Amino acid sequence: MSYDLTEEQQMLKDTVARIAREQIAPGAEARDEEAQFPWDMVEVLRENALFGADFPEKYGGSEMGLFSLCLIIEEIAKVCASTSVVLLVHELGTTPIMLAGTDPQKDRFLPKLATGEHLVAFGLTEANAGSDVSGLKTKAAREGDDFILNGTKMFISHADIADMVCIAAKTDPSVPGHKGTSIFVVDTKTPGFGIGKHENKMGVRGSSTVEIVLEDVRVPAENILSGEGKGFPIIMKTLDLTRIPVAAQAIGIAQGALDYAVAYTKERTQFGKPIFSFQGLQWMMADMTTQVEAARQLTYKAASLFEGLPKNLDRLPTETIRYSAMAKLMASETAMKVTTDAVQLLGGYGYIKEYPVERMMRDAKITQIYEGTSQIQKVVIANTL
Ligand code: COS
Repeated sequence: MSYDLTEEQQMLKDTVARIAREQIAPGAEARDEEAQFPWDMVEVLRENALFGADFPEKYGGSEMGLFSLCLIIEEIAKVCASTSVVLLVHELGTTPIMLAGTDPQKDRFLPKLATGEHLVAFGLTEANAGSDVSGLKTKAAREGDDFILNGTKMFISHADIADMVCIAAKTDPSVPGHKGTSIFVVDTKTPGFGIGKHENKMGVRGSSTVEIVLEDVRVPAENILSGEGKGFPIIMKTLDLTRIPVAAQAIGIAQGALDYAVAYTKERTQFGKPIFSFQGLQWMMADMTTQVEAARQLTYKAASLFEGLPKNLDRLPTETIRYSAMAKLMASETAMKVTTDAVQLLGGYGYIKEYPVERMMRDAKITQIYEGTSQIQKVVIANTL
């Protein structure tokens, strides 16, 4: 196995780094401040064909794979975590269709998702079903050729701006636990599909996080993925895959904060010399860069294990499940530590909003929580031992 990026991957990384520097970085502070969904950034991602990186060419994507998507997300997250969430959520919402969609379903949904003309969200979490996703209360009752969905979803990224949402609901509430769960692709313009509370968040404030209220939402049976009661493995495998891009996002945030702190400490003078020259601070930065690189290597290894694996419902090899969770755990914990240390390196300046490390520290926090908390990653890892 090679540990180097291919020439194409290096070119991709350099190209996205330039786009991020020139077009995404300039508005990052305002996006955080205003907490509005960044439609202008969606346009940048569309123009540069970045939505389709992990889509098959057959559906209009560039079929570069999960690893390349991770490189894209990492570069964007270095300058603006909120914009990187746009691609994360797109992958999260699309993966159930890729894994479990029939050919006609893929023909219907994927081409417009590959270009980013349509946006998609993933409707899983509920007030009492977070880490324990088997506790879903949303119901889907069969009525002729349709299902009628009722329930409330919570903390759903981008459901307010998405064209469709993959909703997890119980089609058979009589069966306890995860069984009887099904996934539906729901058009957000369907009558009865409503948006409730908009959350006011600590970080990634340019992404929207909302409640979905489903009141007698009629969904054609042809929109169910893989049949009634077959939803739980789709959810689990989706999360196995999408935790890796979250790890890439965490690495990007951490590297962005580290780069800023290194440059700052070389400029900032105290006691007659740049503070970078003090060994106490050098050791902090030596630890930070070592930790970021370790997390990056674990994440790249995890992503590389998925290269060439078919997107279907076959259970993933145990090793890939373990690596995915280890990468997410290590990268998100590293992001939190490194961004906190970056704030410390800037001292009082680090604590104020004029300097980006304060935003990066708030943005890092969510990577320890969404798509499975750090504690859940440890459960997943331990289950593979
Ligand atoms: N891939 C496919 N199927 C899987 C799987 C995986 N990685 N992991 C578990 N399953 C299957 C099991 O085979 C089992 O199926 P059967 O009953 O048919 O044998 C079923 O799913 C339940 O497995 P298990 O009993 O291990 O599930 P638990 O309810 O104990 O939950 C955890 C396991 C905690 C790992 C799971 O609930 C989880 O990942 N929770 C976190 C969810 C999360 O990330 N929430 C945040 C959402 S943000 S979008």
